Amino acid sequence: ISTMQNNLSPIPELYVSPDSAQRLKAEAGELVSHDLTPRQICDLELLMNGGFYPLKGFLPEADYNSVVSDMRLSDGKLWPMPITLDVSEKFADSIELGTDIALRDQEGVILATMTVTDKWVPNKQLEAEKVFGADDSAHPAVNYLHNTAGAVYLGGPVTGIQQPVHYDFRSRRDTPNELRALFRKLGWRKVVAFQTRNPLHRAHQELTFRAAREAQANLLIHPVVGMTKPGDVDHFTRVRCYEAVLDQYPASTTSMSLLNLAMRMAGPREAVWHGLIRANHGCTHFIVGRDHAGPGKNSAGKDFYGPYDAQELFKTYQDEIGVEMVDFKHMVYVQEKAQYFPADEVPEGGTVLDISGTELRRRLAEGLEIPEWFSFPQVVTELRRTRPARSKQGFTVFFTGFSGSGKSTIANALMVKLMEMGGRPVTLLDGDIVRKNLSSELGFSKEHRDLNIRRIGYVASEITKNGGIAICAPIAPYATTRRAVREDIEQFGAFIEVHVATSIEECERRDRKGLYKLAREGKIKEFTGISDPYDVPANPELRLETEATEVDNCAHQVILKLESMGLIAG
Ligand code: PPS
Repeated sequence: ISTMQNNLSPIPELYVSPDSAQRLKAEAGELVSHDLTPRQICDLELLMNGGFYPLKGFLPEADYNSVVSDMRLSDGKLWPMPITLDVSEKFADSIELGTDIALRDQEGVILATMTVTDKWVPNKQLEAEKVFGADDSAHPAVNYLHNTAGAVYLGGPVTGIQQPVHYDFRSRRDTPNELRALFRKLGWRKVVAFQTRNPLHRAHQELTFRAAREAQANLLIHPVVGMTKPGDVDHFTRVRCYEAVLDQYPASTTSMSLLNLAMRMAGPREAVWHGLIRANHGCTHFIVGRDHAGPGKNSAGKDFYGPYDAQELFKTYQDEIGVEMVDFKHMVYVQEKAQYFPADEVPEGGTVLDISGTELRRRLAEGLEIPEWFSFPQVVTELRRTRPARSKQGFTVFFTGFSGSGKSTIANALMVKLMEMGGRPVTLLDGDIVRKNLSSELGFSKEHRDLNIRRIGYVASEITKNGGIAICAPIAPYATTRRAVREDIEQFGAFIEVHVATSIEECERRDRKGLYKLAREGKIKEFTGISDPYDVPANPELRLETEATEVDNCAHQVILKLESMGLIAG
């Protein structure tokens, strides 16, 4: 049993007083302003409310360098995660060092000002290697770094004007000082925090309850509702699930608060970061499990981090973090006892039942039974409501390939076959249709093609979200853009990338629209495959070799693929 106790005096925040805030806000209207990205809004909230104490703003260059290389600020304090304000080169060029800028949310509300003391072009490759362990874009934060984050970082102290506004679950959101005050009021001297980005089932309830009991502490369920791993269950659903589970704990031992953190899935470094954040929120203990904040597999199919790397790193820095690590016990259900046990304490001869995350997703996807010993009925109901069986969900089929490869013809055939089956509305977003109705002002530069594809992705994601089928058939020559669209859509349903792999020679030979001839003559510039690049999809869900196959058969191959993925009932 640990003797650790919390110090609940208030933690410094970066906000000015309410009176000054009004004045500052009026003055800030005159400043050059930066529109924060969703991730930057999360970071700013925790900077301002003390969740990222001792940071005083977005990291200046010297702090950034030492955080990246040594997990420390330049004054030596432990800090594992670069909290940076990334902007475009163009915006950075317009800012002189020493000036103040206004930081606005996505509606244009000024949340803070920042004095820009530093401006630099980061070495993103080094940041990826040091912070995330590898410069591999299969890691969501590395992908973000290279493909979403701006090229230049601005650093400097932040003056907080107001908190970002949240309209959902308002009573469940607390600043570090609000939690500290709550713990003070309740007399909670020891608090175990449980970080999660997943719904809680019985095993989690058991392990968190045990962890708190063993530390003789109270329990704070502290789920992340900012940004988690792409593809996670949305936070609205999760919070409704957590609320159902909360009733299962003995009265007044447990509390829940939502944390508007943007996770990076950085495993060991992330665990240390999570610990520091919980210390700032007045907690004394923190549960770290197997593969904490793990990003999944790298591009070679291996885990980015070892299963216990996070626990080891946390233990090394535990004293400096100021929070004691509690081991996450893998809990399993023992049938004869009708009870959960830690996997290493199962009574002899007991029949162990367990359902893995993958198996749970499969059962939800296929509408199969989820037993009561595994989860709480209200949790299962919530999950089923947002994740109907796959055969009832929306999805997107995204054809990509050269001009004249046969995308449109196959897409049309597929649409008709799906309409024959019925059940869900089908929309075809063919390259030419989109260029006429959505993108008529765009040409074929990289920038314009990307815009065009992002628009298609946006419409397809809305269709998918609302339970329809979107069929897209643009050239979509850039792999990173296709991946961005995939991420937009996979939040709501399946994304099936179909590479129509007709060779450029064959497309040119067919030259159905006469465009290849013009491209060869230089009369059409930037023509894909002739004078413009095409990134061949590395891992499409399906590759169609059209040269010896009829259109009908190609469309049928897609149907078979959809069936095998459970998207259409067999
Ligand atoms: S992209 O790259 O995905 O935005 O292109 P997309 O919207 O699919 O548009 C491709 C169609 O536009 C015609 N076209 C060109 N294609 C490629 N490069 C250049 N420079 C170009 N100029 C015009 C061409 O007919 C494509 O039609 P499809 O249906 O693919 O044959």
